Amino acid sequence: MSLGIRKVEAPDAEHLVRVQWEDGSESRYPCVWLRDNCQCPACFLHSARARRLLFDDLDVDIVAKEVCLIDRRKISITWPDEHTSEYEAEWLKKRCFSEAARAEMREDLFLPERQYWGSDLQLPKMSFEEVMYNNESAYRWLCTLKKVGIVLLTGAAARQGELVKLGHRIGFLRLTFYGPTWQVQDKADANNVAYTTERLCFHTDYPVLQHPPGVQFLHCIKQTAAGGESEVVDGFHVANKLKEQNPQAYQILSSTAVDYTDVGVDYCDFAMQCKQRIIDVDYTGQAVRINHNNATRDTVFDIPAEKVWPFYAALKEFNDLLNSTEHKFTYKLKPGDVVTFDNWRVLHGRQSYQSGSEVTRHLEGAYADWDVVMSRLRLLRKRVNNRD
Ligand code: OGA
Ligand code: NM2
Ligand code: ZN
Ligand code: ZN
Repeated sequence: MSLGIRKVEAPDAEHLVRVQWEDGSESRYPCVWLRDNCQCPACFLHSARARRLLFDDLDVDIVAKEVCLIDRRKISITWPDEHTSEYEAEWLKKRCFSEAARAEMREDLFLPERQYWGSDLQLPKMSFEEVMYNNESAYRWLCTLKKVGIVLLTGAAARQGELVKLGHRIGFLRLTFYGPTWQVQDKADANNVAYTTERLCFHTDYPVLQHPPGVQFLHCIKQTAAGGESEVVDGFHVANKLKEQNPQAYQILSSTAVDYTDVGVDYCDFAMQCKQRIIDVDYTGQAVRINHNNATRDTVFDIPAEKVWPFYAALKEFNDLLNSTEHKFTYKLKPGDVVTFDNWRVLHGRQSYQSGSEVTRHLEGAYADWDVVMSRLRLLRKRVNNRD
């Protein structure tokens, strides 16, 4: 049973409704917001859980004509045109405009909590099978993926097709020019540096896309005996370090638009171009996405000549921090392992290995969007907690 309402009032001269709760606390709801969010069938299409009321028909200067409390469980408002709206206590409480209530709602909807890591990473591991068939395991997988940025799933079959199944588990995979899933192995006339036996230094995948894939899956089907180790680093943690140690380098990397290019043929032919900042930041200056792939960074560099050297120097500082033994974590995938990671946050690389006439190493890769992953996470949470 949630908190009841003690009193409700709409003081004249205030475009607000004040709700006093049974514990003595108070919430204030602007009239325009209340009218906008009337839950009656004329204003709200319950089958779509969406607003029917047109913005054209909303009077932004509206004030409540009358408010009353019903059974301490809901309030009723009559508007100047005699339309009436009812709002449940629990519904109102969740939507309280106080900083604390909004922070709680924000956490509930977006799970912004992060656990930073370095070489001390305890790589989270879960069974592929369990994640596929058990909702609680799948929920834990996605929560950890969001919070830590990386989870290793073990025990998948060592053949192609496991990532398509994992894609169905979350909803759907992200199609790109490299196909619905893609095969990382040494290829003749490779259309990407990943499809060679060469070392890949720390990168995020696909910064040449305006909206780079949020999540990456790499499924090890075959692993070479010598070399081919994987490396990962927490890009947000390192970006924070850079900001502390070298604010100017951070400023340059978070403001310079870098050109990326990718031209070739795979799923179909492509000629991609994009501008990205290497450290993408939100309005507070906090890193929200790393866009760094040295292979696809264009030869074209659309900045004034005098800004070129400072950019390279800044990127070198960031790269040195990424590669410091304090920050990077090394491991080696085994057949049946599926590493799942946040491609906006975690930079990854691999050691080189011997090339030969036979394929000695084979990973199948796929991408997913954070939108799809977070949607599945919310649905699993509801299932697991049996709540709405
Ligand atoms: C890639 C990649 C890692 C690996 O294909 O983009 O980073 O271990 N591969 O081969
Ligand atoms: N692959 C692995 O940015 C990139 O080129 C990422 C994509 C080829 C699908 C590599
Ligand atoms: Zn209504
Ligand atoms: Zn990669």
